[in-house]
Amino acid sequence: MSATKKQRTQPPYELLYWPSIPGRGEFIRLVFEATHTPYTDTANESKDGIQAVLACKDEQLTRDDDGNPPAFAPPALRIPGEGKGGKSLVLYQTPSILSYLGGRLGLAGADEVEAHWILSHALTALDLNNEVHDTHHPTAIAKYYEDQKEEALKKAEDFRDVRLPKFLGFFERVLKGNEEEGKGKYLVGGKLSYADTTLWHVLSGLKFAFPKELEAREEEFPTLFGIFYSSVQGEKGIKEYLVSDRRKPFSMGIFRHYPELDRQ
Ligand SMILES: N[C@@H](CCC(=O)N[C@@H](CS)C(=O)NCC(=O)O)C(=O)O
Repeated sequence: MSATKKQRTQPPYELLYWPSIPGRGEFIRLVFEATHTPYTDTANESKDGIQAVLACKDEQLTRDDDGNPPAFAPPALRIPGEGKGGKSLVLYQTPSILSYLGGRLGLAGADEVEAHWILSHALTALDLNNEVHDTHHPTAIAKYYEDQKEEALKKAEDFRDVRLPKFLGFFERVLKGNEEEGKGKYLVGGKLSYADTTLWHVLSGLKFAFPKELEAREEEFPTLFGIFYSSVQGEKGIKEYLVSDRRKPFSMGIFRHYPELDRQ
């Protein structure tokens, strides 16, 4: 379907997320990009777009003018016309947004069973995402990395030696178990889902944050890195997105490259 025709048939999706970094907003962008669905990336597209991000998580807010509860933290998604009484709907929490969009954009499997498997795998990939964050912020989210570096070194060592291979091994098994239908390309069934795009982004972030660790481990997980990673990256919408200026580089978000936290 052409972008123009989609524009007429899809509600105007508005992503509310911090500007300039991929962050957790990236999981939402990828489902739009993979399906060529038009969306507004509010804070990246307009100078005062950040105000809408701040407003949805305003700590004085009990509910907004359209009856939505406040968001705890970005990302949030606003969908005009889809809320109660035809007002705007505002959703927050990455997996809740992914599961809402997945059903509407054809990224949530062939039936209800697959939809739940996809949600489970996406949640597991997001758990891995959170554990990556904790390697550089193991004791206090609001404090600087430099103030918790000693703990970060210990946390990162455990992450690299224990947690990372456990997660990667798990996804390798899932891909193998679905090999007949998914051919190593999809976690569930025979078609791309938001679990695939979510896991792909976490793997791409890991390659940025822990390049030596990943390089050393890739051959232990041949389906994950030999087939899955390049296949998702080669999906038409994703491929086009990755060379566009809409894809922001990793910097000081969840995935950070501190050489001392990588394999020595
Ligand atoms: N579990 C939430 C986590 C949201 C979250 O931590 N958002 C970060 C940005 S990626 C944030 O702005 N946090 C501010 C805060 O927690 O106060 C989700 O997946 O949406």
